Amino acid sequence: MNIVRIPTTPIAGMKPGTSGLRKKVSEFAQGHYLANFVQSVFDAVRPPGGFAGLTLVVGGDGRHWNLEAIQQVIRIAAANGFARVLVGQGGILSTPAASCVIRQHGAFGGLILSASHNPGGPDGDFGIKFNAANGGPAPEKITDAIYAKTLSIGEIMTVESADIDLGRLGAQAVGAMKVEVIDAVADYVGLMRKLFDFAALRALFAGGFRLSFDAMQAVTGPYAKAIFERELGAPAGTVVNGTPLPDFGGGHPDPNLVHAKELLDRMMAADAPDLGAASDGDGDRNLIIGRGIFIPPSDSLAMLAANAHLAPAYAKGIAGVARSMPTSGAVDRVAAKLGVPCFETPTGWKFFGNLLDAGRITLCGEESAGTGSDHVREKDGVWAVLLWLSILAARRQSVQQIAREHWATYGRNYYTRHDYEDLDTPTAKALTQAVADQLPTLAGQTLAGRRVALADDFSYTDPVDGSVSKNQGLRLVFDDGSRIVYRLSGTGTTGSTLRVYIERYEGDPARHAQDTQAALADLIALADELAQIRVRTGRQQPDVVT
Ligand code: VG1
Ligand code: CO
Repeated sequence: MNIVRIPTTPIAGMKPGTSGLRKKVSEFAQGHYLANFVQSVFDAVRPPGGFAGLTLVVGGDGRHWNLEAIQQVIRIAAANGFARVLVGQGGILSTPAASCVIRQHGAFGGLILSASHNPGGPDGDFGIKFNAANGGPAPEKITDAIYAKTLSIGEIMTVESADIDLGRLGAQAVGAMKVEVIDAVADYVGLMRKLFDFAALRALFAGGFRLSFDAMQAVTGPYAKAIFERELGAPAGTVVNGTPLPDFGGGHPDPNLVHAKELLDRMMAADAPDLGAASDGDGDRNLIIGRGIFIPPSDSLAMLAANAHLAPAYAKGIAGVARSMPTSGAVDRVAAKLGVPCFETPTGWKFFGNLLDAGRITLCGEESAGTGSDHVREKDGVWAVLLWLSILAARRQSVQQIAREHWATYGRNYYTRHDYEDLDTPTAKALTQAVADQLPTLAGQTLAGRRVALADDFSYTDPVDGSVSKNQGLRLVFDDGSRIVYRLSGTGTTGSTLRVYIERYEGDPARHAQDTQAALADLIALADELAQIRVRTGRQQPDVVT
């Protein structure tokens, strides 16, 4: 094998964010950018004995430049001594499927090429992240080590070899390394079959149940078609926008009420299907909409936790739950009733890994439409839809009835997230700094008729390995449990995105049918007043309201 050592110099700004390194395609495609990062990953995670005998999983969400990136990754992996690469056919693996493949094949880890919910195409975003042997995103101590390597790198190791034919299933070789092109959906479908009662779900669809699944022209299309239409017998057309396109058809593959408006409109129409769902660029998110009712992701997590026992995989109950700090406290109430622990972690799936590995939690989720369980170590869009379907099949009720009963039992956590996108970075930083400066004086004050019980910058100590993650979001917690949280996004590629999360608990069932923005109006006004959002940013309203 002809290993080529290419001298290189460090490139600034390669610090992984909430979920891997994300930049414009143009930046990734320039010079040694991708190679520098991939070599730095290998330098950071190389075991004492090297990569001999070890397997690496590689796949992406199919966005523009995916194929070029994969060919580069394979050559660098060969030069760095991996024994084998498993790559999804056509270079495709959804993020949960990649996690599943890493775990099922006993791989050392994987590289996932995705910028997830960010737009794609030549002018869009690209991304890459490393997942470890448990199938989960590298924890902070590894991403920190990777970043350190990007700052001292001097050489890239690669090989001279022809491109792999990513369309052809089976084994090929790059130098001494074996490359196996695998069916991108088979392992994943096999896992879903074990977790859920497919016969019961087939019967649900045979009885006329209607699902509309919007794959947003992103990676989930092939997975959703294989499972919902072929395995479960849902009619053709159940999966819409099901062909993955390198630019997602020009759309923004973020399943929220703005970008998945087509689905929202369909679900609010008179002849709406029974369940509507959408996933994102890399297939790890899920948006759930019932006929005539949007289920906020934080509520969906709580409803899944309360009903998980209705699916075979969770029939024995759940060990515990976790949610990211900005996610509403709805799931906490379910955990309390079930008598299981509930953990509060920083934003990003990497913080759930230790809790899942240690068996302390079974389900977890985020307000950003990510839910998952211990079946893999990523959030999982199709899985969440299968769990919802299992619950609907068992309870024989509508989404609307399940939600109303849930709120009647546990109370309702009114919740919204306001995103101000692409702000000028100094403005965004000054805004959050100004809020941070006020925190020490806010505790004990009465604002919007409530006493501030806690005002801090969230810091997390991992209960499994004791690692500490600071500066994870500014929060004001009131004595009635209401909260206002401010944080800056760690996934964007231009400017800064401010996220403001607002929540209030309502115990009275007579007041569970309010409009969310109206129910939270006083706290929304307070959030603006404290941070001077309109004044500082010049924006009159958020770009996205969820
Ligand atoms: C966002 C979400 C976060 C999620 C992350 C990755 O991060 O808020 O909950 O884990 O995206 O999701 P941020 O830092 O922009 O708020 V995905 O589906 O884009 O990988
Ligand atoms: Co995603």
